[in-house]
Amino acid sequence: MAEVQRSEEGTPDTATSALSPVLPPVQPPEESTPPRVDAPSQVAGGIPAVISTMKHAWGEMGAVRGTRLLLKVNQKDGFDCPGCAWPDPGHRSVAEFCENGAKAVAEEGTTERVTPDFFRQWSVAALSAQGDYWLGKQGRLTQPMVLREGATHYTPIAWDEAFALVAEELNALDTPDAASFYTSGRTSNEAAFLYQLFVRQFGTNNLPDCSNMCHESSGTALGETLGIGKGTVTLEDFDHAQAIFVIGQNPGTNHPRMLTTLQAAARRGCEIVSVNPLPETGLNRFKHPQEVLHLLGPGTALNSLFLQVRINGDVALLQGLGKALLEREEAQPGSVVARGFIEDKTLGFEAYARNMREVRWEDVVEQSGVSREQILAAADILARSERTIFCWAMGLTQHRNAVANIQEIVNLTLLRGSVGKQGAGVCPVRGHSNVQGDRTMGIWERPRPAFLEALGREFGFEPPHHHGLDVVAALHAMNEGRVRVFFALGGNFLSATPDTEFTARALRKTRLTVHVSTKLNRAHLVHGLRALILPCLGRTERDVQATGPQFVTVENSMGVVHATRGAVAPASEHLLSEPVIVARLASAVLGSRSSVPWLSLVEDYDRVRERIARVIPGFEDFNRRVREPGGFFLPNGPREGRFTTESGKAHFTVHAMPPEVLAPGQLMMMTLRTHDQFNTTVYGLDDRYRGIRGGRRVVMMHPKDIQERGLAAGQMVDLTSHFQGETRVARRFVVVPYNIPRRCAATYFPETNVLVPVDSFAEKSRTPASKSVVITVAPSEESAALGAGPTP
Ligand SMILES: Nc1nc2c(c(=O)[nH]1)N[C@H]1C(S)=C(S)[C@@H](COP(=O)(O)OP(=O)(O)OC[C@H]3O[C@@H](n4cnc5c(=O)[nH]c(N)nc54)[C@H](O)[C@@H]3O)O[C@H]1N2
Ligand SMILES: Nc1nc2c(c(=O)[nH]1)N[C@H]1C(S)=C(S)[C@@H](COP(=O)(O)OP(=O)(O)OC[C@H]3O[C@@H](n4cnc5c(=O)[nH]c(N)nc54)[C@H](O)[C@@H]3O)O[C@H]1N2
Ligand SMILES: [Mo]
Repeated sequence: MAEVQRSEEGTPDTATSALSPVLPPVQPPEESTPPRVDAPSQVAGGIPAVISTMKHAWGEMGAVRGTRLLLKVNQKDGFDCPGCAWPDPGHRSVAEFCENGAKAVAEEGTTERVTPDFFRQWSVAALSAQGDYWLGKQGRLTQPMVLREGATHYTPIAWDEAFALVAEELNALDTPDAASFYTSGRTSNEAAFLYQLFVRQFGTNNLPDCSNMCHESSGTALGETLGIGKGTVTLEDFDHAQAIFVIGQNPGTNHPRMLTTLQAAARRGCEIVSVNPLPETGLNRFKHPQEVLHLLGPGTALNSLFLQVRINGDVALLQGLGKALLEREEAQPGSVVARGFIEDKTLGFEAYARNMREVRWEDVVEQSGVSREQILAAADILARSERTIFCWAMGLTQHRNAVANIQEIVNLTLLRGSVGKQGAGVCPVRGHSNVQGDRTMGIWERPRPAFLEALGREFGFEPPHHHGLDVVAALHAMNEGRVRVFFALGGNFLSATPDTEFTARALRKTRLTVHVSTKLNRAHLVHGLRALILPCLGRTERDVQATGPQFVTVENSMGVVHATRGAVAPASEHLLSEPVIVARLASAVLGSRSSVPWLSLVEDYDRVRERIARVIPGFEDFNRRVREPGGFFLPNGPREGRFTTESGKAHFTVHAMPPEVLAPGQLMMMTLRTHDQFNTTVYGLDDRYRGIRGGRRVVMMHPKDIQERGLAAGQMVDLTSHFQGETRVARRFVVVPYNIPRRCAATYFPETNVLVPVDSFAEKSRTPASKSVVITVAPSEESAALGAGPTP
């Protein structure tokens, strides 16, 4: 495949269609066979989960290695599950993992290898024609590889030469701000700390991360109102809650171990309310796959109440709840509103109460799609419960008004005085296993002055103070030629970001793209003038440095910092650990400009932790405390009832109900994860709980919306998104009738990221609005041309 000629400015923006014949495709290919569709499951977990666990674990790793690895997951002497960030209980069982954790371990622990020979056989163009599932199945990366200017294939490169190449490009830039350094959330605290130190010594705060696309909205919303950008609850609080709200989250798939927690809560009579456009199986009934007797029974019912909200109807719904609570208070003064707490600890209650009085029930019901009776039923639960926990994830954070969504939750929490006491508080359920820790370590494009000052003092330099680029800003900067080098510590920047074609143009305009990775992914195939793949150790693997075996640390969703130790031999002798990659890179790039003893720090990770302890509050005596079984809690003011805002109080906030944005004929589309993927990593082609198997290119719609458009189940359609007069198209998706509110649609990411406009993002947090995509649906052009009618 011919390489494209590039001018000094890179390829012109407008030339994509003209270029597409020569540039390999950037989106996952179409599927050859349509998926099979059955009724969604009624029960999560159970025997199918056990079977799936074994299939993935033994299939990828073999029975012996597979079992050995699984028995080390989340154990105090083992490794932290590379899946989600749900915390581990104080008392561990022998098998402290879930079906999807097993898939994450199998994905990394696979015995398959991607060798230099593989890259000799496969050109970048040929690899681009393969699906994401296929790419992942090729196995672990084994050696550093380079794609030289104009080359069609990656070829091996020595580590030193690779670092020299990055150094050459970085040091040739006019300004350090012409480089951007991405982080995905699997990176350990130690690697993240060294990485941000290197980036700041290089001279920029350009540290976009996956958090920008994930819980940034939660961090922004909570920071403004409570004074900390993290949740306030601990796992133990779930044992004391009287009500748990699960909003915009699918724990059965994305945090399966949370179901164990919810099951225990339900069994002791805690009421669980779920708010979701979909009746997700995991919130309906659960059979614990590790409770043998339970497997044969009907499972534990989890939900007390299910509110089937319209996509992005949450502000309306949460305001309806606030209104209902205040109406009760008026009828029965002193029954609902936590007067003492509000007077002592908060600001802004009057303005909030005024806003709730002005909100009209008609608008609440119309916008949320939930009846007044159901909202009153949920308000009853809230009013009865003295200790309520609100949990949420991407269903709330990825909308234009995401920050308002979360701040309306905070309002309800403050109204009931349900924070800063046992069994109560807010719980943004984090995604990647160390995404929260990476932020704590300083992976942030807008660092606080106090953090920079401590960093500068410890390492004797003046860190840059001007803010850096987040994900959306980095995409624009690359597209405009302002960023010429893109470096990624983990992740899949091409497929995880919005607007895939825009992202691809951005990456292709750079001089160099570098990915530190464990597995092959599409981001390696859409590259700058030159590209590097730097293969690293995974979480499951033993890490031995000059002073002996090392461990690293992570922070879970509830602010517990603990150790994680690999259990098996590395996938290849050529792999380096992430801390070592960062240290060797920093020393190659900065040379005598840096007085940090980079190489000595990574001979013994205790030395890195000593530095962390001196820079980051809460990590005092880090090396000793992290060796205690289970680790330690980071300080959390609001958890103890101290609000760490500037005023020292928690803040009520006032939000307008979002305007209706759908024109006639349009649908609001959310982009979801299947049960068989981890973000852009596709473990398999099934979404078992939703009854969709063997394919991912589907669009779930209400039967009446299907009928109204003259479409039929199984028909092939094209999806067009609409944003500020621009359109984007994704072709050949199969229509699946589903229990979803009218005028809503659901598809899977990353296949539909091409439809998410780069400039459609949340106010304040700038998180891409990938759950609020306005689309129209029409029969596929090809099938229309062929006259192919709907298939059953
Ligand atoms: N196995 C597995 N585990 C994972 C991941 C994975 O991909 N696979 N990803 C990890 C990461 S990084 C993250 S961030 C988390 C993601 O965890 P989730 O947030 O659970 O993931 P999503 O699939 O995005 O699901 C969003 C849920 O919100 C609902 N929803 C969508 N729009 C709205 C809305 O407007 N209002 C309400 N109330 N609900 C809505 C959807 O129906 C869906 O149930 O999981 C983490 N864990
Ligand atoms: N449309 C849409 N887009 C979304 C979302 C959505 O819901 N809808 N969700 C967003 C969210 S919440 C997130 S967090 C982002 C995720 O964005 P990313 O974190 O960038 O994406 P992942 O798919 O998690 O990254 C997978 C890759 O990480 C590499 N990897 C795995 N383990 C390791 C490791 O230990 N070290 C290193 N160096 N590399 C490793 C592997 O090569 C693998 O291919 O996507 C976002 N994008
Ligand atoms: Mo995430």
